[in-house]
Amino acid sequence: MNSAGDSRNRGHKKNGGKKGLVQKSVSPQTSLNDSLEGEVREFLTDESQLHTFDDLTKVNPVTPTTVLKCLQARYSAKLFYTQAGCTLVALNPFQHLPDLYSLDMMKLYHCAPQPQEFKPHIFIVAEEAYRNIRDQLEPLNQSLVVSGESGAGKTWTSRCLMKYYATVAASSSGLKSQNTVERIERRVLDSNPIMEAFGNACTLRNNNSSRFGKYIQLQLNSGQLLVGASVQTYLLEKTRVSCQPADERNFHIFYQMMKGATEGQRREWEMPLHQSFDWLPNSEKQIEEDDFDETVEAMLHMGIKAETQRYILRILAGILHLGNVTFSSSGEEHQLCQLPEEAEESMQTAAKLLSVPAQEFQTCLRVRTLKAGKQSLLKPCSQTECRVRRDCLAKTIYAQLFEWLVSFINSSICADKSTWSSFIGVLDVYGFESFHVNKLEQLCINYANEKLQQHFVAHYLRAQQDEYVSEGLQWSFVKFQDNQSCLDLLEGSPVGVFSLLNEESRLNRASDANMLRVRLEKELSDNPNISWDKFSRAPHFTVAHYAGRVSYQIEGMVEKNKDPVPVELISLLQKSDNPLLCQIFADRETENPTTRGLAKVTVVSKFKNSLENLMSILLNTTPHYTRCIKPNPDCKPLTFKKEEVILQLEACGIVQTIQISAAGFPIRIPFKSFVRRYGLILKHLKKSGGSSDDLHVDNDKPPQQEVEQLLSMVLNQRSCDERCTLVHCGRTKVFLTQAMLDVLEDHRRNILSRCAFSIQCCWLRYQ
Ligand code: AD9
Ligand code: MG
Repeated sequence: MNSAGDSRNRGHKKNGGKKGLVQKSVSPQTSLNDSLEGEVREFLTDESQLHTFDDLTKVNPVTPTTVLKCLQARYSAKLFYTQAGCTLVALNPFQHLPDLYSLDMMKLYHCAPQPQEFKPHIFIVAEEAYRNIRDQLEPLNQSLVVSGESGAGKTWTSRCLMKYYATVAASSSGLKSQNTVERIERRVLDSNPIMEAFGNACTLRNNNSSRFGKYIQLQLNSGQLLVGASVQTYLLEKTRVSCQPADERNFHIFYQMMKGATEGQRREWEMPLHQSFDWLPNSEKQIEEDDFDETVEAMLHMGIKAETQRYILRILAGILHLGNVTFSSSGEEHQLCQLPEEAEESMQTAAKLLSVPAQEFQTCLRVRTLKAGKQSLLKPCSQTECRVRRDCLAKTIYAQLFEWLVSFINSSICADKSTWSSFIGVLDVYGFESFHVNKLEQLCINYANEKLQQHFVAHYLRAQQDEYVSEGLQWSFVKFQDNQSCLDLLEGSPVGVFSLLNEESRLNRASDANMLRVRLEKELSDNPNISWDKFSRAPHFTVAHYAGRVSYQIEGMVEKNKDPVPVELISLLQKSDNPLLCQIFADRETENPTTRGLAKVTVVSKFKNSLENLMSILLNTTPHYTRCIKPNPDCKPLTFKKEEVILQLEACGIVQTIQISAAGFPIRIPFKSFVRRYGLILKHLKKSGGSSDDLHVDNDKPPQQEVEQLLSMVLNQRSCDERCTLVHCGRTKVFLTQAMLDVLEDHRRNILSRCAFSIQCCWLRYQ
C-alpha cells in the first residue's frame, strides 16, 4: 500500500471519521448552513466541537473558511498538528513543549499497533515512513517533504524527525535513554548545529533562519537501523557574508566566534572584545543560537580535528577583517584607489589570517587583468569595482568553505553503500517567497516551489483517485489543470525565462537589464503566465505562480546569474599557506570560462540541475508532506492571525488541494447519515407519485438501496451523463458536488415548509 492508502486509513481515526461532516455556520454564505440553522443533525458538529476534527478533509464542505476556522479552534485547544488528507499541517506553537516530543511520546507512536489512532503528530509521519520500509512497500525509499514560510518550523520539524530516527532506529539501544544515542546517530545529529552555525542567520522573520535548502538522506540497513546519512544542500545565500539586510545579521558562526572566543583565539584573530566589524551588524542582540561551544564540540564529534578547526576559524576571522577594508576614490581613471589608514591595517590583518601574500592581495583587489589574446593588460579598478571584488572574494571563500564542510560531513556520516538498503530523505527547503523587491534568488526559490507543488499535486490527485477507486467510483481528475504552464514559462527550452537569462549572460552585453527586458517581452509576449507593468520605474516582470503573482526585478539579474569570480582572486587563494584554503580552491579553474561553458555554470543552470536531481529522487520515493504554518508574524505563542494563515495555506498548496477536491465530489456522506437526513424526500416523492410502496423509510433495508432510489427519483429529469457529474454512490458513502447538495437541501426545505404550512392550517381549522 502506498501513502495514498495511508491517507485512507486516517479516515477511520477517532475523531476524523466521527459523525459529522457539515460544519454548522462555519461558512455562513452557503445556503446549506442557512437551511440547517437551528437544526440538529447527526452529521453536524457544532462550532464548539471544531477542534475535534483532526483531518481537514473531513470538514464538509471543505472551503478555505472552514479549514481556517478548524485550524484556529485546534490552535486554541493546543492541538498543533492536523491531518489534511495525505498532508500533515503543523502549526508552530512558538513555545517549548517538551512533553509533546519526549522519549515517552516517541515510544508511544513507535510501539503503537496503529499510530494513526493517536492524535496527529509529526511522529506519525515519521513512523509511517519507517513502517513502509519495514513492510517493504513500493517505492521503498521515503521522502519527508517539509515546507512552509520562513519561521514556520521546517528546520525544527526536520531536526525532530532526525531525532526520532536517531532514537527509534538507533543501532545502539536508543529507546532506553536519549543519552545513549550512539556514535553514528550522534554524528548525524551533530551535522545540524554545524550546518546551522554556518548556514543560518538571524533575519526579520526568524532568529534562526536557514539560508540554504537541505535534503538529508538517513540510510537504514536491512534491519531498519540507522547506519549513516548524506546531505545535499541548495543555494546558500552567500551575499549575506558581505551584505546584511537592514536589522538582520550575518551567519551565526561569526557572532559565535566574537562571543565565545578564548583569549588566545582573540589574539590570534586580532579580535579584541569590543572590536567592531562592518560585516557584523546587530551583534548586541542575544540569541540562543550564539553557542560557539556547541559548534566546536559538534565539529569535533564529526571528526574535524582541532588543527583543521583552527584553519577554518582563521579564514572566517580573515573574512571579517576584509569587511573593514574600504577604498577611497582616486578621482582619476588610470590611478589606483587608495586605502585609508585603518583599512590598510585591516587589509594586512586579513592577508595574514588568510595566509596570502599581502602585496598581491592588495593588487588583486584594486587591479583588473584584462586578457587580449595572449597579452594581459592591467587596469586600475574604480572604487565601486574594488568593493565588488572585495565582496566577491569574501562570498567565494565562504561559499567554498560551506561546500567543503558539507562534503566533510558527508564523508564522516555517509555509510558504505553495501551496508544500507533503504533511506528516508528529509527535505527542508525554503518556502514560496514574495517580497517587496524580488531578485534572482526568489526566482530560483519560487521555481523550486513550483516543482515541488507539481509533485505534490500529482501525489494528492493520486491519493484522491485511490479513494475513488476503493469506493468503486469511475471518475477521473483528468480535467484538472496543474502548474505545468508556469513551469514551461520558467524552464522552457529554447524559449523560457531561464534560457533567455542564460543567453544574455553568455552574450556579455553592457546594458544587461534592458536587453533582458526587451527579449523577455518579445519572446514571451504570448504567454499568459508572465506580464509587465509598463509604468513601473525599475524594469521587472511578473510571474503568475500557483501561490500568487510575484514581480521580479530585472536589474542585476544577468550579472548575478553569471556570478563571475575574477581569476586573479582564485590564483591568489591557491597560493595561501593556510592548507585548508589552498585545498578548497585547488580544483578551481584559473581561466575564465568560455562563453559556451558559461551557460553551464550560471546560477540558474546549476540550480536547475540540482533540482532535477532532487525531483528524480522524489519521484522514486514514497512522499510524505508536512506543511508548517506560522500562526503570527511576531513569533508569539497562542496568537493566531487568520489573514497570515490563509495566505500560507494558499502558498503551500492546501487551498489548491481543496480546489482539487472540489473539482471532484467534495461532499461525502455515509449512506446511513444520508438516509436519515434526506429520507423524507423519498417518502414525499413516493407519496406524491402515488406509489403504493411503504412510505416509511425502512431501517432494515440496506441504506444504499434507499439512497439509490432517492437519487434516481430526484434526478429523474436528468440525463445519465448529467447525473454522473453531480453524484456517485460509492461502497460506503455518497459522493456529491455542492450543486447536488443544494438541490437536495432545496427539496428538503420545501417539504418541511409545506409540512409546517399544513400543520398550521390544521391548527387553524381546529381552532
Ligand atoms: V526558515 O525558512 O529557515 O527562516 P523555518 O526553518 O521554517 O524558517 P524554524 O524551524 O527555524 O523555521 O522555526 C522557527 C522557530 O519556531 C524555532 O526556532 C522555534 O523557536 C520555533 N518552533 C518551530 N517549531 C516548533 C515546535 N514544534 N515546537 C516549539 C517551535 N517551537
Ligand atoms: Mg529553517
